[in-house]
Amino acid sequence: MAIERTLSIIKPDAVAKNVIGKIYQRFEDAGLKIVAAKMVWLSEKEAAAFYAVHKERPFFNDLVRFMTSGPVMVQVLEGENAIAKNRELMGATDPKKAAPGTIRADFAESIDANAVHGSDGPDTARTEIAFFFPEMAIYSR
Ligand code: IDP
Repeated sequence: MAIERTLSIIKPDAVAKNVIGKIYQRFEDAGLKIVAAKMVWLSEKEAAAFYAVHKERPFFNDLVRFMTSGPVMVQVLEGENAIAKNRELMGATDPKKAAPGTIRADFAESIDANAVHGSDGPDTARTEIAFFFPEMAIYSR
């Protein structure tokens, strides 16, 4: 299986809940390595640019407001099948529909405040990683 990289964000709700470490543990237990990481407080402009694909959606303004409501933890995860593996660990977008034991089932409150973001495919992963990290800031192991 191919070694992939994916972009993960621990959203403001989960950072405020003090569960960064618990979520990191799940990545590591699943065999994903954290090869780049930083805490950032996104500006409105940055959040809108990151979620530009959703700009026509009715929830776009709420999403930008939420993503700028506090600091987020951004990381690049690397490992076999990292993109799908991370999506599996995250669970469904709506925590009420997320499988038991997933990050969203355990730590998220609602479809807006849903604890984590993860790239949904190889192209998105490349673009999203480049949005936050230059190649030289990624320490592949
Ligand atoms: P994903 O994060 O599971 O990939 P997307 O459909 O890409 O889900 O949506 C991006 C983010 O937009 C979601 O994580 C969630 O925070 C927010 N979002 C998606 N759908 C809704 C909705 O119906 N109401 C409010 N927020 C939503």
